[in-house]
Amino acid sequence: MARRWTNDLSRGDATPKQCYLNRRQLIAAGSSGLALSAWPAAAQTDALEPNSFEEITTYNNFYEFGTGKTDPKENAGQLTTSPWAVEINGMVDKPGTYAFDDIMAQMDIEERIYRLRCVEAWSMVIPWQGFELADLLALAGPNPEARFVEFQTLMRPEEMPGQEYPILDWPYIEGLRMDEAMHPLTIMATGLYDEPIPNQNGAPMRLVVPWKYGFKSIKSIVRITLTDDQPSTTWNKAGPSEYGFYANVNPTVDHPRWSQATERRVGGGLFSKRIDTLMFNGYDEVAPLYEGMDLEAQF
Ligand SMILES: Nc1nc2c(c(=O)[nH]1)N[C@H]1C(S)=C(S)[C@@H](COP(=O)(O)O)O[C@H]1N2
Ligand SMILES: [Mo]
Repeated sequence: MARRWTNDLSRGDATPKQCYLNRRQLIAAGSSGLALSAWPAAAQTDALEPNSFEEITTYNNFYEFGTGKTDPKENAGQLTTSPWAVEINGMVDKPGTYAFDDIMAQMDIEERIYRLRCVEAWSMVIPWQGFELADLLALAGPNPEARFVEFQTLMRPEEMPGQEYPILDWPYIEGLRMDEAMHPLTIMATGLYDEPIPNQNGAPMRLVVPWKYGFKSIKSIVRITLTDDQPSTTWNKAGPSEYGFYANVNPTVDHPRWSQATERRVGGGLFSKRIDTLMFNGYDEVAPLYEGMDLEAQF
């Protein structure tokens, strides 16, 4: 089997945006009557053709701005994202407040085109720009006894209208085991299609853990805590039987209310399709992190 995706994708491998847009026009032409045989076989095999900027920024989950898919796009414009800082504390040598601009000045920004698989069984392919979380944690100097990392989203009900309602236990909290956090596939995304990441996608910086269900990829982060206790996380508290701490994408472990065997790839109009969900969302290289674990019990 071909490698689905790797952590060593260089900028040169990515589909250029313009080329991609041309493909979209072709597909649009196809749906209005052009012979389908006229367009390339890549349409069947290119599982990592990115979704459009429009799709990625108008179909979102960001409950701080409402629970509808278009609410974040409509309501997130009012969020003030500059200045921004993230507090890094807990089991680190250099706890403190790290200004977003200072972080960016020290990080190597690279592109990662990743699948994003929501626990609700839809998915997209997103061209992120960002840096490895490990590089950010290194600034603060993790202590050897740190076993987990806890992340917190901004709490600002004046600008995040969803926080006025007890939909979730605000602020939104997520967590990773230390080895998951240090894995080179785990990034902080700060850009999308070579633009600063839009507010609805988690400006100015959000986690992306591509082998886990999307709810682990917490947005608009203001605090990172290294700890030896497994963090108590928002969705796990809201529904412990439905949203596990690990939340690894796994087609063989169903959500109590729906199958996780397949997913709907967002976009493409007529060509929107149901595809098989892959173990670890196709990122097989993380499998060693879970050796010896019962992934049905620790879902
Ligand atoms: N703070 C916060 N982060 C969040 C969410 C949220 O509601 N609040 N939703 C999560 C869910 S369920 C998903 S699928 C992804 C969606 O990311 P996207 O809108 O950029 O595609 O963000 C995740 N991060
Ligand atoms: Mo999600």
